[in-house]
Amino acid sequence: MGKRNFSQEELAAALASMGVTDQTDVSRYGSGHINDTFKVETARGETFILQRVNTDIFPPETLKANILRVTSHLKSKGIKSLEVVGYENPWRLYAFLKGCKSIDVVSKPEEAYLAAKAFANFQNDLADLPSPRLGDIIPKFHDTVDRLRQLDEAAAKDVKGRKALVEKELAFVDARRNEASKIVSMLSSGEIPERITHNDTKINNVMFAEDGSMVVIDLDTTMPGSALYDFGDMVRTSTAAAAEDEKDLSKVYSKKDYFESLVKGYLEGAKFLTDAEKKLLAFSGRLITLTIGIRFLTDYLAGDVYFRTAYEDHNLVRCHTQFKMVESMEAQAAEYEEIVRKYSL
Ligand code: GN1
Ligand code: MG
Repeated sequence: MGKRNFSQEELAAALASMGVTDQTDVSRYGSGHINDTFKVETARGETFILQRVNTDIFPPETLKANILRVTSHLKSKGIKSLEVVGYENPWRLYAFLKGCKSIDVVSKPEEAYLAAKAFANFQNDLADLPSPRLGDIIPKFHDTVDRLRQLDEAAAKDVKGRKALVEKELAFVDARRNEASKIVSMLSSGEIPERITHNDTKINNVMFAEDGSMVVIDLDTTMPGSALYDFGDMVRTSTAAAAEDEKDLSKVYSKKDYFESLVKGYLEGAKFLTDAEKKLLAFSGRLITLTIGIRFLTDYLAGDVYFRTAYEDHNLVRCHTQFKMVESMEAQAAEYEEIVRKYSL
């Protein structure tokens, strides 16, 4: 899906519905693939993040309820988080996090360490969220078996006639189908616990503040899940030597020193993990990366209807980087397992 255009009138009406009428500039912001995000400057000198929630993907009322509960719980504990200034579905307004920056690719091990610790703390801080259970924003979000079903369906429909172009990619997936059910089935049997997890722990969803603190952002998929989904998605993005849509695959691989920093940071923060979870940390990186690759491939076959794309083969390029990352992690599997063991003691 390409970028949708918004008229200044539409943006002004959204802002006015949340009490902001003195905006001096509203411009596109960030690199998210789903929602539409804008930075808003005002005459009174305040800055906001305006977002239009993609309601084809998110159930708006459940999402709003989850976000309000999660942010107010974190606030009540004095934890720096997103601050909701206004929320009028499908629009919402967050205070701009001044002095914070985000990155799309890790460039030193320390960044992986800090990000992992921040996401571990986030899980920890939400462990005592009062009941009821948070709404399942997108059911089966990281369920690889269900993602395979969706891939098979898209390949069978082949709406754009692209299937013939991706025989190699489909074979790559077929060779790994037997691993797909491992985490979901352990979750449903209770061998690993359900926790409140972020579910989109890519490196640009955590902000680095000037004072050295970290703020976890993009709370839209925060819902019941497995800690392994969160750790796996960190491995996918925080150990990557190149961007998610790098075309030169020789630049794409998983960096062992970043992986080590990630494990160290995560295990320092996630004291709650069970042995069964720890044993699957290295595997989760491979599985979640494969799963996101499957989702990009599915969207390519379905005609680019889900992730925002900037050019014709964007989703296929993203699929290739994910599969290259999987291969790189597979090649280093024994070393990655050893690193996890070293820090699990
Ligand atoms: C999407 O919204 P954004 O860009 O942070 C997606 C994630 C994917 C990610 C891949 C709700 O995240 O699941 O891992 O793209 N979010 C949703 O970059 O599908
Ligand atoms: Mg995001």
